[in-house]
Amino acid sequence: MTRLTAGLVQLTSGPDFGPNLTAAAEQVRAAASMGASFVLTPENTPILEPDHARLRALVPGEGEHPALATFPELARELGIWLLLGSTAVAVEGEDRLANRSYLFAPDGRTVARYDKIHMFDVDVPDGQTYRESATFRPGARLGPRAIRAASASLAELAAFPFGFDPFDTLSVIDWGDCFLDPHHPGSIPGAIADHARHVLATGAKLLTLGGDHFVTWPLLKAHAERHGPLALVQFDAHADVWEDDGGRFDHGTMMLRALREGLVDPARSVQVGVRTHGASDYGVDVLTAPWLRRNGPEAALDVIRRRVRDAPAYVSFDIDCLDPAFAPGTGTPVAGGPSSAEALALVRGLVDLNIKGMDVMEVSPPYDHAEVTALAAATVAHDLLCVLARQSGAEGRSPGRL
Ligand SMILES: [Mn+2]
Repeated sequence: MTRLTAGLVQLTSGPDFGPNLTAAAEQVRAAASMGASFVLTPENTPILEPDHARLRALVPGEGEHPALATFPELARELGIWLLLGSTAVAVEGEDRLANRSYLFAPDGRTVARYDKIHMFDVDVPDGQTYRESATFRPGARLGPRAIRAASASLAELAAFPFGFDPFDTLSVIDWGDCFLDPHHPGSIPGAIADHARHVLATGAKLLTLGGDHFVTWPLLKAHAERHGPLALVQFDAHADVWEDDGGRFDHGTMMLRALREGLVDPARSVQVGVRTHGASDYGVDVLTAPWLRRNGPEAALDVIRRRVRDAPAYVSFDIDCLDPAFAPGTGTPVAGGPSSAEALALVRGLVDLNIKGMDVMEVSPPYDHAEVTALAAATVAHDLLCVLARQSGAEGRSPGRL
C-alpha cells in the first residue's frame, strides 16, 4: 500500500499576483517539508473583480503568467504533485478570461489542465426568510450544489455519445453563486438580471443551474437585451403561462410575463413535454408529453428546427419535464413524462440552433433519491455544453452504433 500525504494550501486571493505567489510558494514548501507529496492550492485568482477592464489588465495570458512560471518549477524542485486550482488566465486571441486549473507532476511537467464549468447558482443563503416561489414542495434553492456534486461522475471519460471532452474546445468557468439577499426578496430578480448582464457583457454564454424556474424570467430579460426577442425552447411539464398580476415571484407565470414583455417570440418558440393545462398556448407550439411519446424525439427535433431556425435561442430545461420516475427530486412533479433517454436525445439534437443561453432548473434535493434527479440534471447541463462544443468544431470517435 502506498501512503499519500496531501497538503492543502490556500493562496491569498487578491488582485496582485506577486505577494500571492511568494506566500503560496512558502506554504507549499512548508507542506512538502512536513511530508506532503501532493499539494493543492485553490483560488489563485482575482476573477471576482467586478470591473471587467481592470480585471483584464490584471490577468496575464499563459505565456507570461507568473504562477505558471513559478509552480511547475516548484513541483520539480520539491518532487511533489502540485495542483494549482482556479487560476485566472487571459485566453489568447480572445477577449475573455478562463478560470483554469493545472496539475504539475514531480518532474515539473503539466500533466492536466481544465477550465471550470461556467454556471451560477441561485442559492438563497437564508432559506428561512425566502422560500422560493415553489407552488408545492420547496427545496430548489439547494439544486445547484446537488447538480455540481453529481456532475463529478461525468468528468472521467469522454462525453457519451459525443466522444470528446467539451473542455478541450470550450473555455468554461464556474462563476460561482449569484448572491441574493433573502431579507430583500424584491431585490432578487434585479440581482439575477444584473449578474447575468455582467457575464453576458464578457461575450460568454451563460448556463445557469437552478433553482426555482422563476429565475428564468430575469435571465430571459438579460439575454433579450443583448440578442433581441428569443426563440424559447422550453422542456417542462408545465407551460408556466398562468396569469400574473405583474409582481408575483411565481415559477408558473413567468413565461407568460416574458411573452407579454416581448422577451420571447412565440412564433419561434416551442415547449416540449407539457402535461398540464394553461389558459392558452399564447402562440407557442406546444409538444405535449403524449405527442412526444407517440412521435418520438426526432419528430420533436424536426418541429424545433423548423420553428426556431436561426433565431437567437434560449434553452430552458425544467427537470420536471422528465417523468417523476426519472426525476423525483423536483417541486411540482407530474406523472406521464418522457424518460431521461428521450430527453437526452432531444438535448443532443439541438446542435443546429443558434443557442445564446441555457438553464437547467427545479432540482429539489430534499425529494431526490440516490442523486437520480441531480444526475439527470447534470447530464442535461453537460450535454448542453457538448452541443456548444460540437458547434465550435469538436469531433469525437463514435462509441458504436448510434
Ligand atoms: Mn417550469
